[in-house]
Amino acid sequence: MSERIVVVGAALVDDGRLLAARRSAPVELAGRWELPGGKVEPGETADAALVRELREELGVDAEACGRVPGEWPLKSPYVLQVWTARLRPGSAAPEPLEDHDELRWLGPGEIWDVDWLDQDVPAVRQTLAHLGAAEGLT
Ligand code: DCM
Repeated sequence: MSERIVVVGAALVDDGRLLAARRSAPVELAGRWELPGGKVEPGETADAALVRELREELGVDAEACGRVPGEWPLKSPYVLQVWTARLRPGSAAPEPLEDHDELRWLGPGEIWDVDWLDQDVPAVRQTLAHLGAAEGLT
């Protein structure tokens, strides 16, 4: 099966902290933490999908800043890509509107305090390597 569908995850950083979201569904993922995001729709760019998903899931006005190098396999046919993102001025604070039941802003030294989804662990590690020092996360 060669068809692949990109899932974009947001490394949403604000004031030196990274946002983690706890999934409420489906049951096999519930209670685990992820970089919020979702599937890129046909004809949609990855960064547009990221902005849309963050609006739908968290009620925020965000902008995608750049892609974190790499790609991580999810359950076929999905692959996870990560983009860094930030809140635009005037954005509401994130709220868990759908898919999540809790949010946490993780500061330096707190990144590994939550039980990330297995597949998000390498993506978070790469995200920290990519922007950790610049954003004050490491
Ligand atoms: N997913 C993931 N890690 C993320 C975001 C999503 O493993 N950071 C997975 C969960 C779902 C699929 O991607 O199986 C699609 O996500 P969603 O249900 O949020 O659209």
